[in-house]
Amino acid sequence: MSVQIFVAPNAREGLARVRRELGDDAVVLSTRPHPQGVELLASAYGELAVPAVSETPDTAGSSRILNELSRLRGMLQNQLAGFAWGTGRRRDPVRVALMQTLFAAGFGSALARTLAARLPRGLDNDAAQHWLRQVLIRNLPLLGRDADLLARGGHYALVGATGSGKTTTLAKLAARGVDAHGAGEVALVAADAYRIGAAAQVTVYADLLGVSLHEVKDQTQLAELLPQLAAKKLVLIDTAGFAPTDPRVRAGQTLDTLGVRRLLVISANQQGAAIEQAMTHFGQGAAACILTKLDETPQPGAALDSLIRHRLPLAYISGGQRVPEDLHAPNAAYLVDRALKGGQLATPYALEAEDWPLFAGVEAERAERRTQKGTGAG
Ligand SMILES: Nc1nc2c(ncn2[C@@H]2O[C@H](COP(=O)(O)OP(=O)(O)OP(=O)(O)O)[C@@H](O)[C@H]2O)c(=O)[nH]1
Ligand SMILES: [Mg+2]
Repeated sequence: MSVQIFVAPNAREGLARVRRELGDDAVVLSTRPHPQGVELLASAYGELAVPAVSETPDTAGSSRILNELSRLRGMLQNQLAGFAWGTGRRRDPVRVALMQTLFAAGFGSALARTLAARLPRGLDNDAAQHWLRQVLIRNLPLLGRDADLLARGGHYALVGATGSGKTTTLAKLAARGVDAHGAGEVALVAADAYRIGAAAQVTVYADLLGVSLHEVKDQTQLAELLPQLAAKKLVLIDTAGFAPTDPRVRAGQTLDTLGVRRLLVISANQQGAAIEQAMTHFGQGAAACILTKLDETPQPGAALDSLIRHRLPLAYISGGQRVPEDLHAPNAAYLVDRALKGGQLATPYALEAEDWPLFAGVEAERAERRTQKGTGAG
């Protein structure tokens, strides 16, 4: 095992040199102050690992050493992240506070970095937070009143992940359609042939509202049915829920060729990655989005983040199970205020002051990996 000594003006540069000369997996064995900055004792990881397997029978002891070394390496990296965080905060505290606000509220790194980069210079903290609120409100895409789905009528299918609230929302929309156009002008189509009891659920709502109900088993039957409903002002189609990655999701996209506009139903109370998956797999070409379960969503930031990045207009929000009461036109200021307030909640998942440097380190590492991928390096 060859151990090398590196002297650098600071630990960050030292570590960069170690990586440059010994590779990304180099292990830093120790650091100590040096008249010219800092001295690092380091070795290439491979040089440590090979003798441990081939020359030393005591593999348990060797792996203990390797574990210890990698723990030390992790500690050093975290310390460096801490330095970087401290420096960033000293240099640009307002921008860092803005990103903290967004992260705490459940917004993702991509949007947080974009907004932080666009923050006008010279604002104090209050002005920056005010700016952030305004920018979020302005960028949250809402379906305008003139494009009101129910007033215009048409053929709509509610699509989305299992249990997102498609059928309940369909009933709420149908009730409003009846208020606007009369029961004779509204038809419901039960097109969920997968879940037992799915058609029965729609039948109950159709009976309660006094509107006509039609059942189809597949898209061929739907294609045959739709021309018969051409005279209806509003046709609402209930589809089966699938996991976003299920290949059957693609069948939903063919609804477009039948002149059916898709409304993506997303329950806001999911983790950001699940919302993103639903948005990516169901959302392409959808006419609008409906956010449900806001009453069960302490931090709607992730859902708003996804809408802003995908530019999918929000048509309605739902905050409860009651049909038809719990369906509302969205109000951007209300939603943004709720999201930002969500960031102040004390939960076991909220970051404490001492967690931020570690978080910043992880984020910086992710960004570095993304950059390396983008440039084809590494
Ligand atoms: N709290 C709350 N519950 C809701 C909301 N919307 C729907 N639900 C409930 O969520 C559950 C699932 O709703 P459904 O409408 O059956 O969902 P779905 O998307 O049709 O489900 P699948 O057809 O099985 O994919 C039901 O218990 C609804 O009452 C809402 O806005 N808030
Ligand atoms: Mg359903």
